Amino acid sequence: MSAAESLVEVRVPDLGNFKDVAVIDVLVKVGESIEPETPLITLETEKATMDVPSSAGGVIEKLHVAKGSTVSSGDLVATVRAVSGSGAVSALSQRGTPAERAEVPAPAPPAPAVIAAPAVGTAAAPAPAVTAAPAVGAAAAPAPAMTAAPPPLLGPPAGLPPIDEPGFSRAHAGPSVRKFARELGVDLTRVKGSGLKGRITHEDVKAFVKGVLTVLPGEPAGGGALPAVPAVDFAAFGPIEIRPLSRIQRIAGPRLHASWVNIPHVTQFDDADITDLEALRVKLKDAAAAQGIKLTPLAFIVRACVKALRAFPTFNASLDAAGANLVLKKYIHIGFAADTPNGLMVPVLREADRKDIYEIARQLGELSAAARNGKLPGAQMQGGSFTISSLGGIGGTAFTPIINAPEVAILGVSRSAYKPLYRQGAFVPRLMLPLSLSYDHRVIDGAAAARFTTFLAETLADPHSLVEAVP
Ligand code: CAO
Repeated sequence: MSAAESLVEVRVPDLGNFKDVAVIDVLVKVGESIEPETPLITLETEKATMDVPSSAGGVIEKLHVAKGSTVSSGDLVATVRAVSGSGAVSALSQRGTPAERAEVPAPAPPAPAVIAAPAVGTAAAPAPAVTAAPAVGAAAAPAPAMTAAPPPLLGPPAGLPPIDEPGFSRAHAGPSVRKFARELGVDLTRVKGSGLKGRITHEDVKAFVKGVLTVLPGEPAGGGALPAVPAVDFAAFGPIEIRPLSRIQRIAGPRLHASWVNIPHVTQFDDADITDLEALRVKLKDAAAAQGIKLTPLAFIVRACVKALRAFPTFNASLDAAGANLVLKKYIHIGFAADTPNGLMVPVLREADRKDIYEIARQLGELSAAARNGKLPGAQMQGGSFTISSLGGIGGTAFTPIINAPEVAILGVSRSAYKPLYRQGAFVPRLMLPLSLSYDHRVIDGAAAARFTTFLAETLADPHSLVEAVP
């Protein structure tokens, strides 16, 4: 080596709390001439990328890391044959040979501020600046601040799949392209690179997003914006069996999902005192049975709902397609959830307001039997204006039913039970029926919902008004 030449060791700068950081790219080759500050390698943690620049100009003598390896603070990146006086050696690299530098410790470089990458959707909390000096004898590369990858600014565009983190780390792209992709929520593993040796460019990322945003006619707009649940190979954990969803489940599933994601649901709970109602039902049910009618609490609940819907017409309505007007229905067709061997079905009891509890009970029986036998015509599942889901025959204390969109409310009914009620200075046992009313908060306010359930509970508590004849 000539007197004017020196070997400079370029090391990984202080990375703060980061250890075993992935080397996702090696940007130079042995024998290549470089300037001071030439990026040598690209590092990436789960949420941030940074280039490690050379502290010296000269020729790459040796590379000590490879793409795909990992490094920590102070690890040797490259040995650079630096030529002093050529203008290619930076101030930091002019510290002599490693042996010389061992005698004259280098001053610590300015402390890099290592910013913890924020969790997506949360504010970034800056980590304290790390001031550890590099190992004596090592020419530290100027420590660049690790670029925190910001959370996606816009959220992933519709149809963008979630980022495959390991794949993203391996993608052939520079730090600024990675940062750009992070901002847009683009998974780089899906982007084809048009740059040198397939390197992904900004333009490639833009073109990818453009392609995704071009919604084809008939495709749902925005529906794909939901993050996907990761696919799991369950067989890797034990024996499994594959059972296809029933036809009804395949039809009902997307409808339930659409309601769940499109409607802001709130559920209002209340208990109705049905002690007197049950006493009356027990008195009437044998006579009803003699006519082939099973008089369950549900018939009374349907009748009480009819009265409540008359008193509160906004619960018997739908938003129009534009979401600008409420369509108030003058008919009261009540759908009720029926548990069938093939899955959930919702037969509709038409003109419930024109039927007494016996007729309601009779139709409930017929419609649910038809649903269970797979003999319910499609037309008898349409046109509902309000739905009741009764799990009272099974059990439970409360639940949060999903609105049968485009209706605006659904009543969930759970199993009645005796509870101590404090009345006139003493606890008395009363049969209480749990009510769970889910409603569309765009249309119905909480106060209106509480008034509705209060009205319903009061109506159920006074059964005689429920059994009167309906003209
Ligand atoms: N509390 C206590 N007991 C109740 C009750 C309640 N809230 N509701 C019904 N019961 C009793 C009935 O009186 C009947 O008892 P008897 O046989 O001793 O008279 C028993 O429970 C069974 O009733 P049923 O289920 O046969 O009749 P129903 O009128 O209450 O319900 C139907 C009809 C079709 C709604 C019901 O059979 C059903 O399928 N329920 C499930 C609904 C469902 O799946 N909802 C969830 C939808 S979301 O997935």
